[in-house]
Amino acid sequence: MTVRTVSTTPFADQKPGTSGLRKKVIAFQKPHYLENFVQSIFDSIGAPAGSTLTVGGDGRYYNREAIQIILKMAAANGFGRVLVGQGGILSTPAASCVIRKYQTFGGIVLSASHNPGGPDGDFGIKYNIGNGGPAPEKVTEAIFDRSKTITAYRILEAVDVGLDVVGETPLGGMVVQVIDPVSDYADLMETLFDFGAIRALLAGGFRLKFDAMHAVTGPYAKEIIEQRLGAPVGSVMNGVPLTDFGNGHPDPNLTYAHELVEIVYGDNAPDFGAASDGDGDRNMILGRGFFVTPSDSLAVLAANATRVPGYKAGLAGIARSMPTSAAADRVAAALGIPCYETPTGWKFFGNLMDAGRVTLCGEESFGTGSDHVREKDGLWAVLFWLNVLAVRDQSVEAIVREHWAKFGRNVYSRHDYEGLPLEAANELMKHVHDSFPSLPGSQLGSYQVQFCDDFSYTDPVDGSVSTGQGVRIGFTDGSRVVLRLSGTGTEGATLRIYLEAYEPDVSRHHLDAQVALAELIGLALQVTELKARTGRDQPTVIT
Ligand code: G16
Repeated sequence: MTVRTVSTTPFADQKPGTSGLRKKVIAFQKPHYLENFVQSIFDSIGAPAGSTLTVGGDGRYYNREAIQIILKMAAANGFGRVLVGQGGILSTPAASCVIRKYQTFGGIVLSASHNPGGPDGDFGIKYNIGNGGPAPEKVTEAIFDRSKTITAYRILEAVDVGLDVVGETPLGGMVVQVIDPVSDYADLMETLFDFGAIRALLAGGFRLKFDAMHAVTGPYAKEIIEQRLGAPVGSVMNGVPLTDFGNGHPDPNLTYAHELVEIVYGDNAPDFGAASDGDGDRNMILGRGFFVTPSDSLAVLAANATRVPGYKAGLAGIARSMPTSAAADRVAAALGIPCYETPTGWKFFGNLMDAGRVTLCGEESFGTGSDHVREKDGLWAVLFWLNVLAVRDQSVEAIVREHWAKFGRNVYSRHDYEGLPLEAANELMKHVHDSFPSLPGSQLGSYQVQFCDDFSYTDPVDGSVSTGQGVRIGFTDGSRVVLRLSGTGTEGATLRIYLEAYEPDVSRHHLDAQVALAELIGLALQVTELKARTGRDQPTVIT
């Protein structure tokens, strides 16, 4: 087998976004496109010869083809061993688990997360460092810089490696080790949660539905929820991963997980509903006829953490992304532990967890996780909730309402405007920036603007600075509107408007968030001039 050095020219668009490089499948299928990016990774990370790499993906269209290319390039670039999930499958949190457990140098995760798949859908690739977490910005910037100057890549000329049977296959001077993608992860979950208590809850008639959305968590959920915890077969729905997610949009929210939502809000509803996304790192939590916002979910888990074996010693701290509501801050204050506010992107939590400053992290974008791995973790959040439910013996809704009664309610919603023309979206953001000098002190309806700024973050561990992380408009009563352009879309621009108001009055906790936030929503439209600038005044997705 010979190593071929292939001449190439750079692509200008290989800048990783919020979570790696995400593009249409057809972009990745262009000659040399994937290879250029993979070589840029290998050239930037400085892996010593003979290092071990973890590779896996969410099983979407082009996963297998991409893995074969990566394996042959890894062999040609001096890696000694690659751990690959059987069938090319590894959920994002499972990849993080494997990198940590086997101390591999790093990992390549193939996924476009919650974005649709299939030949016309999206594909993605990201590099995770040795702590199991997404590469921090200094690494992604080095990869991007390299992609702009690349002139050649190295690849082994070899036949494809079988990925469907657990075992080892030599590939040039490297070994490809196909591993069971589920067992390491499932074993880790057993160390964190009281499986006996959850089994007893389920045996006592508590009913649940988990929607794997035909994405990667199917095999994980079946093994953990149906096999190890004994939930009846069928508790996991859409549990067979499909390359196009059954033509669905594997995003666990009220819009895209509508099949589950109809069950949980319908007659004879189960006690608990949950869903996860394309690569298994997101989660949505539902009680019977009741939606838990991701921001509230983080706060409730934090407040109940010591009831769960893996967290019974207490939390070192909590971190949340800036647009996530301040519900977790209130819990942190009550517990006397720090709460960090980071930019959007799980990569910003890694340093805090490595330094032992935080135990739980969460984002409004349906991400919750802890320092058990360095990615957000959908099934982990589901098991955490089940463990809390088993201990407290109350409904999801009762637990959340009790939480609000104690801490007050951070009423929260996010409005997404997807597929906006890039130029109009950029102009809109510029217009808001231009309004910064005139906004503070102004009265907008019953709200007075206290401040507006562009969020920037200085990492307290390594001092790195990230600027331009979203516009915040804060009002004197503590309410706020946050505006960001998404860094994960692949078509046009997605404007995210995050709305938050604090409501201490229990008699108003029953209000629907859209009703409670109606005035703020109107103000956001007014300040952005959204309709005039984009022709739109109705969001594509409300969460
Ligand atoms: C990724 C990141 C998250 C981020 C989310 C949304 O999640 O890991 O940290 O909150 O994207 O980002 P944006 O608002 O820029 O679209 P995932 O699940 O897509 O990998």
